[in-house]
Amino acid sequence: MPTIQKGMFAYFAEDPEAADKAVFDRESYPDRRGFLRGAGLATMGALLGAAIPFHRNMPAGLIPAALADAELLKGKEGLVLLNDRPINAETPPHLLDSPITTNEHFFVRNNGGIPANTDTDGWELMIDGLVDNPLKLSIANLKEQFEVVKLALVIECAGNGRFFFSPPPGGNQWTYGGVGCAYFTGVRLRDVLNKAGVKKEVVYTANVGADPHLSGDPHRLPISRGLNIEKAMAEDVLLAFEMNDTEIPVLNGRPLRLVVSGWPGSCSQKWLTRIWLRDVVHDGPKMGGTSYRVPRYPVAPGQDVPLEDFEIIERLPVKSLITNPATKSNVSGKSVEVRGHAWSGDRTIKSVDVSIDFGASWTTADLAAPVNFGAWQNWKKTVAFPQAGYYEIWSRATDSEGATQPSAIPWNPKGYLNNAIHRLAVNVA
Ligand SMILES: Nc1nc2c(c(=O)[nH]1)N[C@H]1C(S)=C(S)[C@@H](COP(=O)(O)O)O[C@H]1N2
Ligand SMILES: [Mo]
Repeated sequence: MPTIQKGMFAYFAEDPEAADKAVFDRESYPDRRGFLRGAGLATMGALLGAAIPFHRNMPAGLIPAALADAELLKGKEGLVLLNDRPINAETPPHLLDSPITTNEHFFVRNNGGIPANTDTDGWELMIDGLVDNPLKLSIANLKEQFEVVKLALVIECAGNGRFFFSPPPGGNQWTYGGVGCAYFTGVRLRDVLNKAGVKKEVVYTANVGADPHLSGDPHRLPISRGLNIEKAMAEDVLLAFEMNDTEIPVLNGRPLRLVVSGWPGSCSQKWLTRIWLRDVVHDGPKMGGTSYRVPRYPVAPGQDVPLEDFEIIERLPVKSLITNPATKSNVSGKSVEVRGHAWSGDRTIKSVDVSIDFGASWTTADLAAPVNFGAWQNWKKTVAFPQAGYYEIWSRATDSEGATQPSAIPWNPKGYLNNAIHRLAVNVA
């Protein structure tokens, strides 16, 4: 029985012949152990709503494609699965239309597996390294010893928009939906760090979660990123134990996660168990090489860039998203209310402009203030179409420092930071 190290999707996309052989070659499964039969087969048939004529060819452990999303994304609604191992799923923009993203609609980006135990009771967070008093805190301790705050915060994967780069960088092919803004309840990381007493040599945090590495090796971490100590001390960086007034979904890091709004989502460590304070820039998995890093200078598409020329991504750039109407939808009537959100790491949004004539002219949308610093800002604008036909609706945000979304951004090797204006197509009847 071959071990499939990658997700089905990645495996089939990269090497369809080898994947096909590994998954479907009957010679590979001489003993047929683990194949569905009897009650299991009947149950599977019932779930799929039909018998499976070729069930004898179905490899053990294969999740029927029709069920893959439902099984892997329990508790999620309408997400598009980008990879099943590790689980990665994005939200179609029209499902991000509400001012605050619901737990069901919040995207999922995993680098490894999911911890077997995600119980609140017994969970321990360790604060150690270069501190005066190392701390071990339960979630109850966090609630008792520190001020509990609730903030709406944006988490966006730095690879959101990767799909649109050419030549295509490897990795999850996020289009628009690797982003969400939810209410997170927790305590400020800085209050906890101050209680531990940060030594003056500290320059970086090292964040550790409980998720297992896909290799199964218990000594390997799938990802361990950090924050420079200035950002770690920012007022809106939370250790969160609730999301939208309820438990954080397991897929989003229950029972404890960091939330670092406006910085690469990878800074928001899920299933958080340890923050280790260091006197060097943290060098955990996905801190080095090309991970969450971009070249210091513009490069040509496909260009090889020496590793020493990459720098760590910090704040994410200004961006907007159109959440109504849905792309490729039919609009009846002469006008539509265009709605969406806009955000910019560590900044606020000054204005959002909308165009229906391929950017020849722009009108300013009504823009709400953020519910708190770190939240995205909702905007809307009713636009009228002069006649029936094909239109593109474009949105472009400008932030408090005057930075505006470009029409396209230069290529980079891993396809990060795509903050090009959002474009969608509608047919006006
Ligand atoms: N422990 C752990 N934390 C993690 C990750 C992970 O794989 N493991 N992925 C990171 C990345 S790359 C992103 S974009 C965000 C996504 O958060 P979400 O899955 O709740 O949407 O979680 C971050 N925190
Ligand atoms: Mo990410």
